[in-house]
Amino acid sequence: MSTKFSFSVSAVDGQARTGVISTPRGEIRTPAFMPVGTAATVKAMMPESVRATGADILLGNTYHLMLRPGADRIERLGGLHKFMNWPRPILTDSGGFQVMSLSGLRKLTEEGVTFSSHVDGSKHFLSPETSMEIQRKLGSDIVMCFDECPALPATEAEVATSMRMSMRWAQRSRDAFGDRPGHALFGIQQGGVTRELREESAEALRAIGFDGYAIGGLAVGEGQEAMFGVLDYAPGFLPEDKPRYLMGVGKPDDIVGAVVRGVDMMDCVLPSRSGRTGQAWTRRGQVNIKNARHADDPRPLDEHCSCPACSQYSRAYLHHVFRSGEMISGMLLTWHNLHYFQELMAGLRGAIAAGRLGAFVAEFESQRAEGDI
Ligand code: PRF
Ligand code: ZN
Repeated sequence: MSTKFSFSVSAVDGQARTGVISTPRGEIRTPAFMPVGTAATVKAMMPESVRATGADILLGNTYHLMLRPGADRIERLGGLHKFMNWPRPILTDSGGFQVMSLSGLRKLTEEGVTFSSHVDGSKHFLSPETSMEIQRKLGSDIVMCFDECPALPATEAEVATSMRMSMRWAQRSRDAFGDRPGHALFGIQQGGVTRELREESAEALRAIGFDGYAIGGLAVGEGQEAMFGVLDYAPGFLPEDKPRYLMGVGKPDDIVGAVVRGVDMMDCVLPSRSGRTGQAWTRRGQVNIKNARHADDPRPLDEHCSCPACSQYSRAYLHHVFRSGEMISGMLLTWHNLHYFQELMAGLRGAIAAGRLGAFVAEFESQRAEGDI
């Protein structure tokens, strides 16, 4: 196994690429979907089950873990991989985005952000330096720069001011991260939906130099058309030989559109979160298992899916356990959803490798158009 972090592209089809990110903890096949393990668990799933769905890497969160159980405790217990029993690569988000969406009172300055915990109201401080320190204690394989993602609605001037601070924070993150062989640091592009700001941000990040580059500040309420509009040019501003990671995306059609436009990595709570609320994602779109039409249905959720929920249970059973509030409901639907997302990624990788991504996307769209039957 390699002791360094590297990325190699093995095939391209249009703007889309497929390849492998090599890390000392294992390989990540790209385009990759990263399940979210916010609190050191992918909710309702054993780590070996997450692996069985096809995941090569998980996402963890600085914000949640620093508050509970604390980065020092995880470090003392041997790091996040050992703590949660996931020996493979882990990417950690840097905390600022979660502070803005989850914490109570907060105060943002050039130095960083002071906030109160959503868990117990206690006061905390995050900055590029403290975020790098916490992600080091966690033992993260892919560390994210500390950035600010402006909440919408925001004026172009506000987005520009925020992006420029994030670029100064990117330099501070780079300086604080230092030289850590086998661990990667990713920069995060900001700039909203303005082409010039996306370009300026990419230039700033390239000048600093990172192991990979994220596209942040999208999927925050601008809509798919505006997001795809940005993705038509934003990946092209980033280095071709480094992984490109679209943060917090998305639904299956968002993922397909992003991959077509040159994105290599994505993460989203959607498959796991919606599994716990009775929503399943299949080739034919969304299925709401709580709907009464499933109560007597002996068929599987998707007869073409090989996951445990589809190969061993009926829609009627999945409906029953959801309605009864049984824990196995969230377990089975989360497993199915993660399996479906990983099958989609495997299909995209295979199609890019074979130079038939266009046909794959056409088939993806026609199956969805048929709807659940
Ligand atoms: N920055 C960081 N994490 C994020 C985002 C961002 O812009 C987003 C935006 N979709 C999700 N997660 N650090
Ligand atoms: Zn299934």
